[in-house]
Amino acid sequence: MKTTYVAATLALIVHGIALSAIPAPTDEKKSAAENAVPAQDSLAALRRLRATNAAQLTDQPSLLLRALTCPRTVEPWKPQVADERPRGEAAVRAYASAAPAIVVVRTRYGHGTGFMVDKEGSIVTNDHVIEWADISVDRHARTAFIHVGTLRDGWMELQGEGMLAEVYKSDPTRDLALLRLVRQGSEPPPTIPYLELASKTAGPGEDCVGIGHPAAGQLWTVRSGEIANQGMWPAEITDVVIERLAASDADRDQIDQLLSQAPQRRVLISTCPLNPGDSGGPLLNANSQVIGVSFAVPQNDPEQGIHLDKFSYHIHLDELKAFLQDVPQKPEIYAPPFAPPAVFVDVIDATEDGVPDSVLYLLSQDEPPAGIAVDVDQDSRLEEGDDSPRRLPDDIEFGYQNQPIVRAFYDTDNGGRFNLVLTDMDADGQADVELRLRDRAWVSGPPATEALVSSAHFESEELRKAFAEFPFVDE
Ligand SMILES: [Ca+2]
Ligand SMILES: [Ca+2]
Ligand SMILES: [Ca+2]
Repeated sequence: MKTTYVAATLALIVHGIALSAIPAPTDEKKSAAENAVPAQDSLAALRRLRATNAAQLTDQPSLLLRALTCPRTVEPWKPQVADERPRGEAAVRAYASAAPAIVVVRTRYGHGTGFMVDKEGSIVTNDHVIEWADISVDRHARTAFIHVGTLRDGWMELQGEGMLAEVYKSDPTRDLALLRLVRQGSEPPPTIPYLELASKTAGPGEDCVGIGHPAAGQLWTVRSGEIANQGMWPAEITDVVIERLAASDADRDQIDQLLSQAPQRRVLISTCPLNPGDSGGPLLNANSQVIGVSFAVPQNDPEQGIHLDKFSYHIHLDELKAFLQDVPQKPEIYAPPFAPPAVFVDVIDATEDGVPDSVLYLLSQDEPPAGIAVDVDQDSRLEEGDDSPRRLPDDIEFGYQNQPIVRAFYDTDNGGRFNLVLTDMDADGQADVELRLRDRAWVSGPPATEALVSSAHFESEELRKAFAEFPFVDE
């Protein structure tokens, strides 16, 4: 039998293809933004920074995993309900009993699937479905729109405009998130059916059913299959390396090795043919109980004779049960980490004074950087070849993230950690939400200074002057 080495020939699809129609909550700022030419110039100048020949493959599994899962396309939200009749006994039963508990989870960057797990309005989905969701200014929680449906004459129908939900808990390692519907005043939560978790997982060869919202298909689409295998993600699935990383042959072994060092989770592999957009949907047993949460499918590469698209990956029931053990009573205050997606890293001297001062994080070597870490006071003695973010001293005073959401991070008092995070949701160079560390707690609100990139964010005159030396700071 011919064995094909498939590294880097398969595309890992963990995201619903991004579908976006949520109006930017910052529309009212448009006139201010339109006048803010310098802010736009700063972003353009940051994006003009380019890698040198010394750029190296990152040695941080977390940055690489982010590169694998970073959403990069946005398509309009065009909901259409499935009209293909479910086949097979298990699928027919599962559709009738489980579909009304399955919801659409929609953010600015796309949609995924979710399912209700209790009568309080709690929804399980993938962490990657809500990772880049908008942060509310008042409660500093990530929010998403939940669309529900009801059965009419045996078919699901989309209901209404969608409801707001907040993220209560998220776990990037397990790729799970728990959201809860926001109550409208004193109104009781809407009555939506919920799914039961199975007492134990299904074994090899057993029937299973997936219901979700494939971007390529329609809402509430049901597919059935069998449990094919189980394993650990991503260590045992390092064959699945994304095409867009454009890694050279020499880099592939290192990528495989890095992924094996990343935190692992238990997964089930089924033959249910899933698609992007099914992320976060339940995998059900023959009794319509949850045995897994769908999160990825490998892509076909017919030129290489590879047809792995008949398999889908699901987070194992045990991981889901462990995740649901402690659920906080309040939404999670989300302080975005500075962790740009990166395949390559490179040290540059942005001020051109002979002292290297910035690390570029790159998805590919000829694209604008996905992120930049800047040693504003140039005291880190960064050296060419010393490219590893892990070895970076902790006195980086400015961080910038370009993908998929524009954010700036400041260590305003040079205290050794970022204490100000500005999010620019519409990428106009003006901050829309500010998170500030006060007395060891993150506090959110409208930004004190709107310009995303400005020396005014630093507290000392010394840092303000040093920052003004950088070519992307237009004071
Ligand atoms: Ca320099
Ligand atoms: Ca420094
Ligand atoms: Ca903005």
